[in-house]
Amino acid sequence: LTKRLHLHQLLRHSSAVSSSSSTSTYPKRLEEWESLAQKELIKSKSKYKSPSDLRTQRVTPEGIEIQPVYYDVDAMFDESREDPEMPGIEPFTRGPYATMYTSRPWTIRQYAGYSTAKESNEFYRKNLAAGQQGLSVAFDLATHRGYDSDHERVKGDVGMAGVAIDSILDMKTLFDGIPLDKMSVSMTMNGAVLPVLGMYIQAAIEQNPDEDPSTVMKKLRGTVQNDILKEFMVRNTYIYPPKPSMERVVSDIMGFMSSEMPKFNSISISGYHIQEAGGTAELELGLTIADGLEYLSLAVDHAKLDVDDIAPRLSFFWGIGMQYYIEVAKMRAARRLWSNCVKEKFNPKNPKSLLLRTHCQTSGYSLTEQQPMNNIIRTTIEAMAAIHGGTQSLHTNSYDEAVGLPTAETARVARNTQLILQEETGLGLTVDPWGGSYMMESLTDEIYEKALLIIQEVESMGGMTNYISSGMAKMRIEESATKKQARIDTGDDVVIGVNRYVRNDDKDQEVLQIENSVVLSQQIEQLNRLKGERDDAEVEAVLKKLEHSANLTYNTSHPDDPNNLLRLSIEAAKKRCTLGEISFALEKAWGRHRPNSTIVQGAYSAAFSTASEAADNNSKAEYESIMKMVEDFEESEGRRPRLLVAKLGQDGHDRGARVIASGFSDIGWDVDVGPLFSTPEEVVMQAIDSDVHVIGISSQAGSHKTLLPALKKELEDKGASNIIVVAGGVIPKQDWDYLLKETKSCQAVFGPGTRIPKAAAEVLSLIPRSSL
Ligand code: MLC
Ligand code: 5AD
Repeated sequence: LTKRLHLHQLLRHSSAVSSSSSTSTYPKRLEEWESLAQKELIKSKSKYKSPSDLRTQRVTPEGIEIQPVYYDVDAMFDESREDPEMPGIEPFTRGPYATMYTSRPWTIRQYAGYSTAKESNEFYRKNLAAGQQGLSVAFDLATHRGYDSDHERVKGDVGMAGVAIDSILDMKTLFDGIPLDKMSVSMTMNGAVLPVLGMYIQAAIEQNPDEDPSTVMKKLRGTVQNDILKEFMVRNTYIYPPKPSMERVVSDIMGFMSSEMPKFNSISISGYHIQEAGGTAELELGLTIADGLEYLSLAVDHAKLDVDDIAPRLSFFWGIGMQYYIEVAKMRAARRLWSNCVKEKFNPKNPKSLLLRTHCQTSGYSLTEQQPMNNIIRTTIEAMAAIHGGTQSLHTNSYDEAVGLPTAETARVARNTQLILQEETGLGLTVDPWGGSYMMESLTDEIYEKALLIIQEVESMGGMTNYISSGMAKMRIEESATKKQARIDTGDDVVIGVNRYVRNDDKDQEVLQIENSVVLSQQIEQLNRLKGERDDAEVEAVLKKLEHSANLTYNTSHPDDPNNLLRLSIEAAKKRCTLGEISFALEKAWGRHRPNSTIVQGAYSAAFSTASEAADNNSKAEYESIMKMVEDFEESEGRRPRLLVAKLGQDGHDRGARVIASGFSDIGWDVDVGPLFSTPEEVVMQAIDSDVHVIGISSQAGSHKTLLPALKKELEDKGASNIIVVAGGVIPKQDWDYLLKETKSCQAVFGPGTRIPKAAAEVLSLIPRSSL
């Protein structure tokens, strides 16, 4: 204690000590931290004027001075020992900034968007007035996949999972009354990233008609997701094949932004979706850092850009699930990994190139339809892990996650969760509070090592693009997802309200209702207005330029290159080209990507055979009895029950579909998996060709009320009404009657949290036996 008091005496005067020529007793590492801290306090216009203010002016009612950062005092003052890790200093394990939340809290950035631009704009403005600090736009799936709202393939998707954007007119409405030269805006866009960025930039320029466009662009702050690699692995909203997606789209955006939009983060390298797709924390971490390294190689080796112009504006995005300690360790290890790997591979000069900044979102997958209020607790714990892991920006999910998009009420609770953590708890008073904990430091080292092995595996296959096209990435994630589902089904992983302490007294939750047909007609009206007002010759000319550029084979990423695709996309937005037209001009040159897919086998059944003794001991017996039912079916019918697992519309969330496919297949079913993005006509054709008993539709994006009735009609038209249809995914209870009774579009609906053996038995019982 005496030593600590002495230290505090010393630190109180530290600013004076460190600014005069340093004394032999004052450690260099502490001086380094203080000088960084001082700069941050000035930059953030903090009410604390110096690091010593931070040490002495934040006193609890108990009279304890909370320190901005704690460290191993002995190591700090002992020259013979290694310098302790400190926040803001390479390798940044303890945080990207020296003072972190003590001078600026994380950004409360709620991801949102639905229906039309007008409705989303009103929602954003209300949220900003109520304490949200940054914007994060969710686009609908038609926009993601490069289709205008009037395209025949997207009927059920318009305005459902995000906001519909067809042209700059919608983009201007989306940000009406929100000054884009001031507000930091994140846009989750990957496939149609060129038209969306073009429209966003042009909308900002048109908001400031008196300013030079280049001056406006230099002020824009925000982030575009632009992480196409993980789309090929898990999220599935790609449009073009990997090569042009990387070498033309990502590369031209990085190049353009590096000089024209220096405050904009050009990629948000996302692990979130890897975790949501079922990946473990080590997979999320390893694959995401490997993605980041691939983008830097693309910038340096292919686009001939300087690493120091690109790396400081790459940012990251983690999913935060219920494993609190692991999530904190993952975020600490991530910063150390990125710093070490970038240094080793690219040897940048600017220390900011080594610095990993991140957004986090709490896990949607961890939330349940059952007893939804429990989700508020889950989200709070996850948010705390993100904060203790040192996130820069955070989205907290709403408690109605499992049934639909947030309502005004559930969005408010989610936002307030962050406001309470930020303003009532004192969680942000100290940087990296877990630093120095034996357990946390050990977990950080362990997860670091595990992720490094994955990165090395990726490198040994020649980098991430090769690793993905070999199918390895998908296989690893799906195997992990299938095992996770099996652990829940056996009861080894507990989910309260789903496989333990189950109750059946849930009331129906209010669900945000979006009238797909109303949004669609408004979008079409707006598209027609645009097409009536614009100069068609100019539109044609710029679309030709885009197509011409897409056909070029040289590197056009340099911002001054007249063929740079982002430069041309801004021009196209200005001339009022639609999102679909811009996307199609590029598609003419590059084609659309068609994935091939196989399903994981054996992982689900293996988890049952190795389930712990503690697991629900009925689950193994249940599993065996359903396998026996499938065998009996085969004996009596002469073939196994056959299921086509299909996804309709532009909904690419296929974790559920793929886990079902693996699980049913392990139980003994013959399983076909239909291609993503199918129309009802295509699904029916495949079902008839493969002579399946059952079509299983997995719906995650709200199009079930449009597309399931369409599927039923198509089955009738083709004389195939004997094929049974079942549906699962995010389908709120309120819609069940509509699907099961009113429209009779399916025979069963399975909500989130359904155990696979139960579903397999029920679906089997729906198949009429020819021999009966
Ligand atoms: C920060 N600053 C400080 C400071 N902390 N200054 C002094 N002292 C401190 N302690 C400064 C920073 O340097 C920066 O200035 C400015 O404050 C803003 O801080 P930031 O940390 O950069 O925060 P922010 O602007 O919020 O940016 C966070 C980010 C960014 C870097 C992670 O990329 C981001 O906002 N990402 C969000 C991505 C997102 O919303 N994704 C949603 C995906 S949903 P300067 O000068 O350095 O800029 C999804 C779901 C789906 O994907 O599938 O559909
Ligand atoms: N509005 C709000 N949140 C959304 N999410 C997806 N789309 C939206 C939207 N339009 C959230 C959900 C989902 C995750 C991928 O992002 O939490 O699980």
